[in-house]
Amino acid sequence: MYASGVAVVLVFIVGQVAADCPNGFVTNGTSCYLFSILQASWIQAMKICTVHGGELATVESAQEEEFLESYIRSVWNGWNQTDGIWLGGTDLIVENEWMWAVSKEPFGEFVRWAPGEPNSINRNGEDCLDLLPHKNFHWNDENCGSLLNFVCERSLLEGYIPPSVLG
Ligand SMILES: [Ca+2]
Ligand SMILES: [Ca+2]
Repeated sequence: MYASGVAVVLVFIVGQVAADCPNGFVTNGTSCYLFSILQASWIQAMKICTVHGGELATVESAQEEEFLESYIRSVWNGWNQTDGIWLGGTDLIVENEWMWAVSKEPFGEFVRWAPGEPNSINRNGEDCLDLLPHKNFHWNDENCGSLLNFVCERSLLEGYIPPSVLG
């Protein structure tokens, strides 16, 4: 009896950790992430993330950045290609004032610009944030109309009861 009780507890814990995010998302802390193999403009990507209950990913700590890097490496065989990956930052409202679009919070202490970035080098401006796998996952400002892969982030599902508990 004792042994089976332990087994039930273990199943409960594993079920909670593995299934707090919707299908296709992976868990890190209190967030769920979805890497999209679609390529879209920054605005389109944000809309697609909204459909999934989230937003383009916000990267607020070194821990979150390290998670994203290892996650992208694990799901995307082409991670060393030269295209960027959209994140949820922008300076569309005021040039050079970077913020996370949905929260309107300015970038915090953690930033990870690639050397020389942001450089707004495109003739149409570069007002949207992307991650550069080929530059050691540092950040770049990119023309918002570029078609890139992207990562969505959303909060955990609330009120989820693992199926193993329901039996
Ligand atoms: Ca985040
Ligand atoms: Ca740039």
